[in-house]
Amino acid sequence: MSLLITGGTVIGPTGAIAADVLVDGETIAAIFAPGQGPGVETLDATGKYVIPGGIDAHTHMELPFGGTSASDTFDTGTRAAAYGGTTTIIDFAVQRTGEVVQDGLAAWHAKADGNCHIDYAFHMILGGVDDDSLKAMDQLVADEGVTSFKLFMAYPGVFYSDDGQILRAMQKARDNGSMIMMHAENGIAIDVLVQQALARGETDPIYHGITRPEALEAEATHRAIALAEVARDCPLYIVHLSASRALEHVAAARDAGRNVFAETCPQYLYLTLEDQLGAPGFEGAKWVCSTPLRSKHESHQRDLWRGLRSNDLAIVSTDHCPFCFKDQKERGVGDFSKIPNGIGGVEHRVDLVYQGVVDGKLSVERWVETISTTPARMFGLYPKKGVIAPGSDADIVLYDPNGRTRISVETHHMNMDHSAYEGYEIAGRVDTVLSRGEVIVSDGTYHGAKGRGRYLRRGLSSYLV
Ligand code: DUC
Ligand code: ZN
Ligand code: ZN
Repeated sequence: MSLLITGGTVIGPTGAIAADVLVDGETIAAIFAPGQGPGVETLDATGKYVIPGGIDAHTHMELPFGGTSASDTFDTGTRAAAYGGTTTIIDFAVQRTGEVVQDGLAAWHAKADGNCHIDYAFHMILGGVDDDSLKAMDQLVADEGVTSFKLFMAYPGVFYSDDGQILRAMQKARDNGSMIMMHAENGIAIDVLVQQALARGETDPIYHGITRPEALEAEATHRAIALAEVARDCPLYIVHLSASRALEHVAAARDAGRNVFAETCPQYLYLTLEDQLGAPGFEGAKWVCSTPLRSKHESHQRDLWRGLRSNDLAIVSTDHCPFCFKDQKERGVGDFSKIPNGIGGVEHRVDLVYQGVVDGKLSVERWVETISTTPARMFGLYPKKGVIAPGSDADIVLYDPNGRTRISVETHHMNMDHSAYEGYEIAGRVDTVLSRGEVIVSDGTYHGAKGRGRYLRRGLSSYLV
């Protein structure tokens, strides 16, 4: 079936043009000057931006963590993502320490298979680097379409890798063309600070942030960059970068021509240590995530927006890892270290970054680049995803710059009993969402279905040299 999207402004990384987009079945067939397309069924996009569907390159559906599990399943989480204009997620499959990597990947396929509303792919978390997992990296790249591996410099005893393990995994990634993604915080030092704070009776949620200081994110980021250099410039992607000094290290590496990339997340662009983590009583638990929210008295948010403009920050992902306040976040009453780490936001990323356009912090082209085109290129999904071009999947969002979105637990679709962005007003709105040619959201009504999302085998990153 053919569908002509008429009257809209098509946004790509190289510019915005008035154009009509012909969708044939699951893919984009052609782009026409306005009014020049064939006489088929039409979808009116007058006054709207026509953008490639959002790609959230960092989600954790159903992640077992902190003694509980992230509250969105692949069903609820991908449906919420669709509502918010995201048509692809890349979730993190997990190899637990001592587990066979391929078994961890199979477990993630079992969770996602038949449950997703939009297309999905996987990165692989390596919970242990040894001869077997290094061999498994080659197999995942060659056969499974998993071409990026996340390591943790934080969470000793859970996901932590030491510098030797990190170096070996980086050397392997350099050889097989894959990407190392890094949670860059010095977890050994953080654990000392956490124990000292608890011993002093500092148990409120804000101490989660205070015991994870910026210096320990900057130090780990710098160390990861140094280890990647030793591994013959292994491609390195810093996840959830939250702070100015970590960004400086990334910028310096990029200025030196290194294969170093980074993402940030909406929570670091909008929320702060004082206003959210420091909310009265136990309320701040809603915003316990790692890396933590940073101080509003420093220049982090200004620097992160600038990093997005300059491409030192390439991507905005969510690190969507929702936990309900009741029973889940409440596990940490009286001990902040027991609060499960994570914020849910997969539904709001497209809107929250668009607010940066409204506020004059990003161009409309850069908005599309950071939420869709660059994630596709970075993680081997381009040009199937991430662009409005003939031959690409017809994952398309009609975005209304004259609409409004009010974020609230009353109206969101994520499986969370609160919203990290309660009451936020966005001067824009997701109007219509197509996933492979099918209208799955229109005017706030859902038309998609569980199980229609397909697993995407990814290629190597377009950015590697
Ligand atoms: N950070 C979080 O906030 N949640 C999940 C894992 C992580 O690194
Ligand atoms: Zn992380
Ligand atoms: Zn994460």
